[in-house]
Amino acid sequence: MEKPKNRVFSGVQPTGNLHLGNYLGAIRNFVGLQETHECIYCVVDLHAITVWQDPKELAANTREVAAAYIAAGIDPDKHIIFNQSKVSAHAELAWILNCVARIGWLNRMTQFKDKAGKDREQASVGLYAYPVLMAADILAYRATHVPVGEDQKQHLELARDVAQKFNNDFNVPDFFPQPEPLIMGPATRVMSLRDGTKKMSKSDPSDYSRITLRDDADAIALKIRKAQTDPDPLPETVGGLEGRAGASNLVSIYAALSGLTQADVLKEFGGKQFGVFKPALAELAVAKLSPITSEMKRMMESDQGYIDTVLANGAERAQAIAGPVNKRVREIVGFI
Ligand code: AQP
Repeated sequence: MEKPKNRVFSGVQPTGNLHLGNYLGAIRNFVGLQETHECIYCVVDLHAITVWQDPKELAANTREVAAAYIAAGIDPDKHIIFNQSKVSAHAELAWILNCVARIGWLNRMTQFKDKAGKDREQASVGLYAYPVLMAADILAYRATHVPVGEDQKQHLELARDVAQKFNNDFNVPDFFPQPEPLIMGPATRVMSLRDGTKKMSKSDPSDYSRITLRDDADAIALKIRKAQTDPDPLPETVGGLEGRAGASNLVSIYAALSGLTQADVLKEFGGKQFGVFKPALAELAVAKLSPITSEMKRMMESDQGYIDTVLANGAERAQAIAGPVNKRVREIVGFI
């Protein structure tokens, strides 16, 4: 089988509240890889249902993630955008890989522990097996590179272990490549605006904890104004951000949006109060995000047909890659 050299696969869950962390940690990096890689970007709806989703909202959120990909600048003619449930190879390969992965490996996954919380017995089996489905997503395309935020690093390591074990168990050295994580840019872990020690997240109950890709200029400015900080002015050096989680988060966001380093941001704002820095950050965030959010809004309100066409066309092209890989896996495993 042809072995891809530069094939990127990544995904975002359609669980609503798409936020600045998803954009800076993932989607924006997806855009940059288009020049050098063959890219496959998925809306991972099978992953979304590991936690209960309202069916109508799931459909709308699926279109919204696709709209975000397109509005951010992913070209659906040159690269593939599709939703996971349309390509059956993901679920099929996930089952086979469930039989390769070990329970001990999954027991170490910190995201499951965080998401299941104290009531682990009540979490879905799907939430527990989530990282194996993610391994299947990547390996179904024999992808070589996976751009993700920092929080997904452990899952990527598991995907590498699953690939290696499959190759060993069935004596097919090199069949699955070892996918490389691409954790890029200065905002690999954007933190909550309400608590700088917690990741910005779709599921945080407070809407003030995140800037979403639905927020208008006023909402962005309000959320930044209310963001948790401390009474001191900004430090002159990056070292001075130590122990100041809220301040550090806002400086990282400014750096990521402006393309400056944190040190450069502090050269400009060191010694200034948040009363000066926050409005500057809000202005920058609105300038960078509003072209994307307004195009997403336009597509969602008046061009859903286009989004659906992109997803259907992407699924056909994804199937053309994953189908033969899956067929070969079936032969390797011994299914007749
Ligand atoms: N706060 C973040 N900073 C940087 N990157 C982030 N990502 C998520 N949160 C941050 C990256 O976004 C991509 C898609 O994430 P996902 O849809 O799989 O959701 P998630 O990682 O479970 O995190 P969310 O979006 O905050 O959802 P919940 O609330 O359910 O945990 C991934 O590449 C991820 O690294």
